[in-house]
Amino acid sequence: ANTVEEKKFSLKEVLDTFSLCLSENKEVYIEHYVEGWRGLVRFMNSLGSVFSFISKDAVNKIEILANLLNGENGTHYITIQSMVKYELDSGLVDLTQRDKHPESGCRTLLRLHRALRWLELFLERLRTSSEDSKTSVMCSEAYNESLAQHHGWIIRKASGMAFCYLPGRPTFFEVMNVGTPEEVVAMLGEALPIISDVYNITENVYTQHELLQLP
Ligand code: 1PX
Repeated sequence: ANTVEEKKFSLKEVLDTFSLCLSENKEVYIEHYVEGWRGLVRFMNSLGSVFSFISKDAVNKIEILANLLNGENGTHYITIQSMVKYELDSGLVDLTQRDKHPESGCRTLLRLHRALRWLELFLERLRTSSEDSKTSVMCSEAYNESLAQHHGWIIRKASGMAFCYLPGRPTFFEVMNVGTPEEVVAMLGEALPIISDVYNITENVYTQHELLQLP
């Protein structure tokens, strides 16, 4: 049974992973990007099983990218920039409809990239929230401003229902395992600029290559 206590992890460690994503010349390492997402999913799983339909999809996408990185063409998947160049040059991306390459690195990473925007918006709300703020409200506002625009009706409904099961702000802060609420707020203040850097750099790469609407 579940008597052995799992090693407690801190959300700080998870968010720190994203600082490893950026190379000196502002390329984004897929290895650390994927690792960051693994940590986030682990955190989400600790919040309860109502979120498992979300983590299943996230894990699926994380594994697609990890397999590409560890596969025979792995050297092309070191950074997001090199992945985009390689897949486009080799005709490995479906540009208009999901067809020959339904699991390209480019379209798969784009889904996580959109979710990273949700994370940025949600964490910024958490950072500036007051004691009586509702996590479910912060979460759905962040979702509506980001991911929801790419989701169909059923997923939006299911997500909205799942958000209602989020623990309240005090519990949420505790599960993060970072320290006092003040320390959580400070940690978020340090982590957010990094997350937004990673997001913006990726967004620019996708914009330059007109990949933001990949099916
Ligand atoms: C302190 C905060 C830390 C919280 C960490 C939470 C990590 C959240 C991870 C969410 C990852 C979601 C990936 C979704 C990717 C996606 O958009 N997939 C859809 C499209 O994929 P397709 O291959 O069909 O083009 C797919 O249809 C999605 C299905 C599952 C539902 C996704 C709902 C996303 C809600 C995001 C908010 C998460 C709230 C967690 C609360 C902590």
